[in-house]
Amino acid sequence: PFLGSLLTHPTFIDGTCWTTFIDDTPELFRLVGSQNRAQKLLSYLGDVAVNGSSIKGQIGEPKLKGDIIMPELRDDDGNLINTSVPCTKGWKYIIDKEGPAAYAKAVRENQGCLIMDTTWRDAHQSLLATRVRTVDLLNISKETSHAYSNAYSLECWGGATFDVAMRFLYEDPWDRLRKMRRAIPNIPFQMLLRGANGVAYSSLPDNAIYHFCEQAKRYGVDIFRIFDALNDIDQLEVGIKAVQKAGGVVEATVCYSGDMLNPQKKYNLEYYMGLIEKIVKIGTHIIGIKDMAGVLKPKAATMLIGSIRKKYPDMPIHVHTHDSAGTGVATYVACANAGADAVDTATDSMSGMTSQPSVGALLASLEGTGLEPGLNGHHVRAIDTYWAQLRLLYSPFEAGLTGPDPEVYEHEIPGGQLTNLIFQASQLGLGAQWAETKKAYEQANDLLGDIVKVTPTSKVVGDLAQFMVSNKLDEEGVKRKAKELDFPGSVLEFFEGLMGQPYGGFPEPLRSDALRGRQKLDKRPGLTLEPMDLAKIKKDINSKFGSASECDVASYAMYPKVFEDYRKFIGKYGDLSVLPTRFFLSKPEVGEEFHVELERGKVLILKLLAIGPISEQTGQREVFYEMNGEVRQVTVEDSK
Ligand code: 3PY
Ligand code: ZN
Repeated sequence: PFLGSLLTHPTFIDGTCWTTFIDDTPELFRLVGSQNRAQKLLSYLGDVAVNGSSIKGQIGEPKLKGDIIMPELRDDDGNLINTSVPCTKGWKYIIDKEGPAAYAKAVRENQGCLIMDTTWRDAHQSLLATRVRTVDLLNISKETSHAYSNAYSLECWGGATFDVAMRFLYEDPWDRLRKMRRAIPNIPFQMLLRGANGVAYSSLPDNAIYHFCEQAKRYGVDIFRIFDALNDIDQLEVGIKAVQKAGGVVEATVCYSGDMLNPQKKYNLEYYMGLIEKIVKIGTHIIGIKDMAGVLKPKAATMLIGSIRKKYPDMPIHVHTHDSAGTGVATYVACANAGADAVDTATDSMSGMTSQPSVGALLASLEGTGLEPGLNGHHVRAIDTYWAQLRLLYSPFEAGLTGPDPEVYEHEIPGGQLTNLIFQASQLGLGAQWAETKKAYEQANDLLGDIVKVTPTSKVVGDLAQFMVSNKLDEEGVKRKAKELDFPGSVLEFFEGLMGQPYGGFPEPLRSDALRGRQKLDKRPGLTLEPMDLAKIKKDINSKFGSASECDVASYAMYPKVFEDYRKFIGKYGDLSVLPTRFFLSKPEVGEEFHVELERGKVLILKLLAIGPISEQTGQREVFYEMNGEVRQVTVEDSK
């Protein structure tokens, strides 16, 4: 199978990129040590048949049981568009041929307000616990390449997708990136980078960030939205410089927090304009505004975007919001009118509430204004029929949101975290405590000095809020007992300065009372962290697992334990990314046939035949599958 797949691999056929071949296609080289992928896959299927799925956060089985009906795209004359090949029009070609600055210029000169589609990253991060798998993205990739050919970008990587891929989906995020890139050559790919934290939860040595960005650019990311969770410019600068060095499009981003319209609040127009001046000075192609909680009201958007537009007439502005309060489309219309060049939406059935506003709603709202995003509404809706079905396939990860939450203007919980906290509360049967948690979140934020809240600082506030609820503490109680309390680890890390410096400083005496002699950094952590020995990491991974690419090194640098667990898992079960999602999450009906394409041209036809009785002696069961016409058997520990 190894030689066969190597010889038919497109990179082999066209003879390009030999030097990067191993890095580009590690899946082929991993096959060497894996003579029996099919048997490993059967072990997984057998385990699911006996014990059910062990995917963290899964409640119940997918609501969608049948096959997904694929959409058809038609041109204006009603003729079918050939979507078996990707579209050849798109903004990506400007980046490839003329570079990031030319792309930024073209975006600025474009008449309409462009769209970044977030369906492949933030939308499922904010609605479905980031659980959407590579196979389901690839299955709609060609159609997406046509329907969204005029998109500013497709946000498809970074943020939580990186660790969730390995941690919960047993997938290699780099493999996802390479496959998406091959499938969609025409739309710029965008990722979310947490400044000096990379895609991790706290600061890493600078060389790890540079190395990460180099690989990300090399394997397909075009535009990097770089933010820092405290708007700490020194932390942000690390990410900006790393992306500049890698040759990517820099979208340095300011996180919007609080309420600019309220003069009592900490973060005002002057604060934001000061930050923007700094990022422009460091060097950015595009100015990003990231409203992670969805608290940028339309009037504030008009003021903020209007002021940036006036001061920087040549700079493209890209705005991100969440629709938590239900005001997202109104905010975007205000942004577009004030001179924003691009805004973020999600496909209709993956939009709204904690996700981005709906693409269809925005297209309708901008119709006839001269600011149209230039997408074909029929095509966009056709793609959405796929996502409506996918949402049912991923129903086990729904948080059960039922409507907008205008209280977000008070608690300011970011979209992704809001779903997470609701999900946790409902799992713990703490529905009644949910209101309490939201209030505690507000109080925890006040205690910490009214900080900017987004990964990882939002986790600090969330952890403190849950700590307060479970220990029955109010704000005064925390302050009074701070010298004795056993604070959550993330809170201590924040106080130590490991996430950067908050605007206005740390709250005292709370910081000192909580730290009790632990370090207090007053500069960015990267200045004191030893560089990572990346060559040694590569050697170690190689000796442990038999292969190591630069991408593996980057994964390890971000998440050493998660990476190792992932490699051990695939050592046991093989690469499960090829398994259709329904059978990844639940067992098939007895006698139901399904197909798995192990590699190009190598398809397994599978059927669950029977699950045997439990053995009294061993506690195991035999599971019988038919595989390409032959009966195969696996022995599975019944751990129920
Ligand atoms: C992330 O960092 O994952 C985010 O989505 C922040 O909004
Ligand atoms: Zn977001």
